[in-house]
Amino acid sequence: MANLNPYWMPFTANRAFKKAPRMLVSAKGHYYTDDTGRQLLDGFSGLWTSGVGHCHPKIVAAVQEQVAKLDYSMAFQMGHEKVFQLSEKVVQMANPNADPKGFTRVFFTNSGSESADTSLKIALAYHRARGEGQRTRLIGREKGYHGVNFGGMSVGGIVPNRKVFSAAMLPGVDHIRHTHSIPDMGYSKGQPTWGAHFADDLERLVTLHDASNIAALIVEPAQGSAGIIVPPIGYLQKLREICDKHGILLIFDEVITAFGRVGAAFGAQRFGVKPDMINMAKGLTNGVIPMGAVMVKEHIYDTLMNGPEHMIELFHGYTYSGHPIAAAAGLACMEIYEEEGTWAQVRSLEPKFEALIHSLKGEPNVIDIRNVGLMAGVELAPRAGEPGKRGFEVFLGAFNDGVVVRNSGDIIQFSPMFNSTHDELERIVETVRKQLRAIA
Ligand code: PXG
Ligand code: PLP
Repeated sequence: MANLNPYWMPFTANRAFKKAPRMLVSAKGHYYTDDTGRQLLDGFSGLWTSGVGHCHPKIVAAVQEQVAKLDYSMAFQMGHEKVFQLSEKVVQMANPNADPKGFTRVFFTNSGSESADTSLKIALAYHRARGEGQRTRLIGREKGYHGVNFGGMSVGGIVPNRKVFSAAMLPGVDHIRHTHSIPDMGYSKGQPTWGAHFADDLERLVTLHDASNIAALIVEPAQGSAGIIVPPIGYLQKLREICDKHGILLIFDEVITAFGRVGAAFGAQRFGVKPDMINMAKGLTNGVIPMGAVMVKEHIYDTLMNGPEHMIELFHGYTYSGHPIAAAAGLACMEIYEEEGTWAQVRSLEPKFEALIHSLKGEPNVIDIRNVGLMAGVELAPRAGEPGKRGFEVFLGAFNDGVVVRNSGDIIQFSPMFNSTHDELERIVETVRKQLRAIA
């Protein structure tokens, strides 16, 4: 066994892990194999990443071919074909009718966090190019997750991710309130029918700051990290209307919801609301190679294409933007989504999954259940004086029983594979049920 000490693990209880490590050695389809040779059913699709299954042969082949052909290609002032092809595919998925004013342009990053910061910077650059450079204020939402870099952290609203870094939050950021209320919408199946009025909170901030100072609102159409918070019916539509009324850009952070998780290419399509920008990562390559992107509508790109033609239009980009191996993985991934009919697959599994997950109602300590597409959260009452411990014990118990789920504090999160069998969905839910009954 390797020396576990030098590696400082991300978002991990390092000391507990190193005392009792959970080491994975390989993966195939819906299963991991750990270092004891045990098979683990992956009920979380990697980390929301790997919906078409691990080591999908088509992606493996595309990556192997690309790494031997063009391993890296200078990202600035040079191009390679695969990233242009991938951009075209992504745009087609978002804009199937080729609306010239719709989603037409894609900027590549390497993660969801970089996508968050990129989208916020594009918003500022856009308003400045339009002669409204005073529109600098960025609005996020309580309980929002937009990654861990300074911009995304600042517009984010998950308290432990902010607390220690409080002094370094970007200035000029504000938050609308979250939409979660167990007494009013507990145990909703899919989108809650109550809560559209939470969108009016944006009007409150417009009144406070004046619209002329606000650049953009960034929200996840359905929230993942905060424990699956599904938008109330009509809520996103209302946000869109208020943004339109006041000239505020609407950014959907679809790092989790893009590419199938909610039964469509994008959450924007599932929920029927068009933002101005869509952030993505994870499912862009099925998690095989790190890659993220920000897709924008034509008016944003067009506004920034000004100045002398030999000049760089946007002073932003990463060494690995549009990396050829990531682009090859992404292209293979888009083909898989089309060939396997992923969105329809997810839609057809959704009712079965919804019924199974809501069958946990009434199990010990369960206080709410929320779901949309193939994502779900089961919220537990915290144990007195030990918040998060009960959730962690369910995660550990399920792992020891051969099923991987995740806990965010006392919320158990589910993100099964897009092509799960009914038996697999049942096994994931029944394994969690067993843990709920076993722990105090
Ligand atoms: N935005 C959203 C909406 C996300 O869900 C990010 C940005 C950041 O992406 P990167 O690639 O920088 O991690 C995310 C990532 C969980 C969990 O348990 C969620 C994420 C990552 C890890 C765990 O819900 N979301
Ligand atoms: N720091 C230094 C010293 C660099 O030279 C660079 C890139 O050239 C970066 C950070 C940014 O790295 P990346 O483009 O991979 O985000």
